[in-house]
Amino acid sequence: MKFNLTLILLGISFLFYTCVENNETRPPNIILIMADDLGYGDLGCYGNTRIKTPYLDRLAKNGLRFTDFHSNGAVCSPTRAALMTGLYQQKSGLEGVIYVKGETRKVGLDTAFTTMAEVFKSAGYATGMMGKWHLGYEKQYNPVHQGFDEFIGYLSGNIDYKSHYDNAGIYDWYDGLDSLAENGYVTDLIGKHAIDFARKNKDRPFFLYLPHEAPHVPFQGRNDPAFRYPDREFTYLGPVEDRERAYKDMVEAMDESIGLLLLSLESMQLLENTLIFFLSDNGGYQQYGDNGPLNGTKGTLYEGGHRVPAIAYWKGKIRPDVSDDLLMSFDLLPTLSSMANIEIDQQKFDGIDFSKRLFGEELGHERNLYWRYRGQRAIRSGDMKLLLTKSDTLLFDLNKDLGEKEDLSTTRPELLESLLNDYTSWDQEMNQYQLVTD
Ligand SMILES: [Ca+2]
Repeated sequence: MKFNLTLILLGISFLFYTCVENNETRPPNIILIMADDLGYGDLGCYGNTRIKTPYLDRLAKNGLRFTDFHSNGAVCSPTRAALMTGLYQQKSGLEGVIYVKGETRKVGLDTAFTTMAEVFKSAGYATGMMGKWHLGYEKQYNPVHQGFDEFIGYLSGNIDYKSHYDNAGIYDWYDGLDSLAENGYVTDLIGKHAIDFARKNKDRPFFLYLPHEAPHVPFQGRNDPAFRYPDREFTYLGPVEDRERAYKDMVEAMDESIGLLLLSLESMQLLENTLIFFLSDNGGYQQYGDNGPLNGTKGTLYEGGHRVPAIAYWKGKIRPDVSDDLLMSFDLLPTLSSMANIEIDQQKFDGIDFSKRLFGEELGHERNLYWRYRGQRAIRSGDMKLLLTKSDTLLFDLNKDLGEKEDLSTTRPELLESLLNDYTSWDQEMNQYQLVTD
């Protein structure tokens, strides 16, 4: 009798323990939002006074805002390859953009790589992606073959926000592998599908990747007409004349769509258990994007090409703060996995796990970061940056000269040589891979 009672008590305490454990250790939902071509100075929380972004500003105010966060690439596909794999994009071959027209149309992210979505899926997460893929047009490279249970969005670099045709005049709006006929402004559709996905999976951990089109060209606000159709001549940037107005509309529509998602998460009581990370995939485009105090734009390896807005928000868990830690897109795979308590072999990735910084601890991690695109090369070591353009060798101290105006290459010859040596070894390592360039 006594033996049985002990067993029952043991059973009860075990049940109690597992219940408590389940409540306390249910891994958080992860929502990764990426803007397209959003410049360092395009948001209110990064100093913009013209474009109104109250929801992202609120995330930044109540979360951790990064001032030295970088995209792996200065253009779309390379950053996305690095983000998905946690590796320098050269390792998956995607050093350049995949274009709808021409040779690169056939290439994509090899499914042999472990993607961020596969990491979450293998840990039991529901995985969804709503928005821009840009890592391969062929069906074999589709997000549904790369770890995403669900994918609604487009495959190319940009589509008409209203008609959903790409720049080659091909219809580009999908639900998984199938073409999806759906009316609406792309930014709103991405937001709507994101909310649907969160609602459908509210009772289990989910990973939601939201790569927005905004504010990538063409210039189209919510009230601007569709213009791309297969039987029509059209320009890449679109017919809207007041591009500044359209650009503002595009950023503000994205902010509103993120606001609606936040409200929806709050109404489902999911905010306390959801980590939201927001960033951009490269710098602002030409004169249209605002890169704040930075020199250069999208496509260049000046800071304006790759220093991007980035915000981490988790209600009640991440304390409001500003971080000047040097971080990059490919750090998100190791970091978000760690935040979800998923064990991965950190050594396999080029990115680092910066999760402890999200909880206010010091990172204490020194490393060099590298970029290479269309004959430009750059290395970052601490505050110092070596930039090799096609014609110049430039050395900058970003702590004193964020705008990269004062070249120190002749005054710091020893540092220059040491950075050149570091760069050369990385360059040689990357040359071992078969590269797609543009
Ligand atoms: Ca981009």
